[in-house]
Amino acid sequence: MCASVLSKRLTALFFLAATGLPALQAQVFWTENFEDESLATSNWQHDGINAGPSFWIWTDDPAAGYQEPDLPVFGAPTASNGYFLFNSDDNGQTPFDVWLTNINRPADCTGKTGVHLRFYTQYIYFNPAGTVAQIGVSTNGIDFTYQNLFDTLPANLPFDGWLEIDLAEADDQPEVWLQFRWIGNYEYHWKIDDLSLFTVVAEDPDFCETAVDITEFFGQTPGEPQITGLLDNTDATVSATDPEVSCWGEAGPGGLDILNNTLWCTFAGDGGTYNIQTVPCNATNYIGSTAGNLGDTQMLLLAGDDCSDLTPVACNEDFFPFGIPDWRAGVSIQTDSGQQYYILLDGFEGQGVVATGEFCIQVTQQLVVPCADGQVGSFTLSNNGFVCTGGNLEDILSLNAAEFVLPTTGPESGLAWCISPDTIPAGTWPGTIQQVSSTPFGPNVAPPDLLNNGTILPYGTHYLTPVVLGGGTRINAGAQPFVYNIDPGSGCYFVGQSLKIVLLPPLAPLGALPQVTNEVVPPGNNGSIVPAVSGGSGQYLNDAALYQYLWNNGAVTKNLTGLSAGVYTVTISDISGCTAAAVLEVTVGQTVSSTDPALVRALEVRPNPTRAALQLYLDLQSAADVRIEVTNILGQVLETHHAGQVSQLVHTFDLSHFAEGTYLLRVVVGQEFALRRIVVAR
Ligand SMILES: [Ca+2]
Ligand SMILES: [Ca+2]
Ligand SMILES: [Ca+2]
Ligand SMILES: [Ca+2]
Repeated sequence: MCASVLSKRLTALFFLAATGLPALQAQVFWTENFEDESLATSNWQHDGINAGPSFWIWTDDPAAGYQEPDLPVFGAPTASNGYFLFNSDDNGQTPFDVWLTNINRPADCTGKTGVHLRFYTQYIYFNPAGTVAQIGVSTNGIDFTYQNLFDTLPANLPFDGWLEIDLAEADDQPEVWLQFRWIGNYEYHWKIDDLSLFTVVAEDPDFCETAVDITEFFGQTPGEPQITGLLDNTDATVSATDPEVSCWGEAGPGGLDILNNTLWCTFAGDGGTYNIQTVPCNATNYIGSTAGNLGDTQMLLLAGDDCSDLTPVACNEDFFPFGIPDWRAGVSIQTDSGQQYYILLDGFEGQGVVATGEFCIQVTQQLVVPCADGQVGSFTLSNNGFVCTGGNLEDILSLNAAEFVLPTTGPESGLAWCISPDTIPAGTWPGTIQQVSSTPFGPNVAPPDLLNNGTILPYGTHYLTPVVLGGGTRINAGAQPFVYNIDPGSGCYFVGQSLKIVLLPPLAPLGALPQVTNEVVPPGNNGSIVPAVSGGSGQYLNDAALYQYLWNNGAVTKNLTGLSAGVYTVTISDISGCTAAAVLEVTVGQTVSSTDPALVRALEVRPNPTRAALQLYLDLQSAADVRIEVTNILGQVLETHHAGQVSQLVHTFDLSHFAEGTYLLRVVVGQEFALRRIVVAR
């Protein structure tokens, strides 16, 4: 045995990996995985020249054959349901020439050109002298043409991987036999499994049968978008083999969609979860730009081994429900490992005009988030939840995206924003609430993009609630995943806080009529202003508390009281900010009371009106300290005469230097005063 040599060299395992041809696509038409022992051993026969005891055997033990601790277990995908093995190690030190052939199961290659064989194999040999492993092909079951395998593989190094062989002899042959032939000597073993015959055709995205293989864009680092080369549907056609589609709603509810210019891609699933969408990439003629439906693709994802047997698994018309930034299609899908998928892409037809042009496909592997890990975060609303006409709800909403954890469990998952007439209790599925509406569930943590124009949602007061979903299903497969179209079923959901929003209609301008009470003197400082305001959100919602006031004296109350005569200005604003503020100027006048202090027996001023001189006569019941002031209408003292302790007084003022107008004569008697209005007129 040469185990020690093998152990040392196993660290240098190498694989002759089959390289994919980017512009070519494989179409498998014949497979063999040896899953049924009796069928496998009757269809496949062995023979040859061998003095030793070994022969090609069927086994379902991947570890069968030569044993060595560092030798990998046979890696064929279906090794454990059966495969063929020739164990040269058990054969002893004797030369052999042995073969295995599908004697009773020839392959039909009629109409096939460019036939290739692909199979999984593990091969390791020791004695290089004369050892050769071959694949033979025959079209009569007798004469075989052989190709050598593993020609560059050194001794003692195992090969474990796929091989692809060009079988030109098999093209268009009704019966094709294969032969695995090993001419060798002691030791180790050869295993074969998972055979397929396929033709290689040039890719043409116009047809499912020649769909562009984009498998290379899958399996990349989660979160890092992978972008294919440009596709262009301008000259694409519709084929008789294109499937019927009814999930885009292109022809109205329930109608068949309009296939206009179908394109096809294909990929092999690997068990990962992916977001797949069309993107502008470096397109110079981005699809739909001319038609005015920017980026308006449509996508249907199907699963199946070939184009004649496809089952829809995901469908989308518009990845962004409101077309911002464009009307691209996109789906998220958890793939099954080993499953082949096809993507049908079409252009949207609106009013007879079809979206045509270039685009790329973006493939982003998603992190897998189990349902139970879902979390709905919090959000805040600015502007007291008011949204002006023409404004967007997203403009007043703030959230911390890191607080939201969106499950990726399908078929429906993600975040939706619900709008309802009242708050939504935690634990209640919002889809069951009367009059609820929502954004579609989607994979992005972002504020709801909702234009307030009275058509998408009615004006008025609503409650906004985020809901996180995992594992939901659509009730009506043809409609968008709005909350009322989702059955949360055995999935899970998380209902966030409900906050009030007010979608305001166009508002009447603010207006105000003041009710003014003049200052009465004496005692004075008792005027008031009571504004009556209309318009704005206060009128729409019948709530006067929505008006805000700022007076020029700094007051922020609605009413001003305790005022002296003067001019007051108030700026009245709407709390929503959705209509312009109004500025109101109010004059508070002064009314002079006729009541004199009890001590005054008589008080006269003459002449009144006067051109210049003014004579005052005062008669008191008893002597008191008397002071006389002439003030303007705002109470500013212009002239003062202090008469001292008197019981009678005659005093003449010269008002010739006063401007024409109204003035007040204020006669202070002890602690009280009497007032007279005087007018200077010329
Ligand atoms: Ca197998
Ligand atoms: Ca087509
Ligand atoms: Ca679309
Ligand atoms: Ca279409």
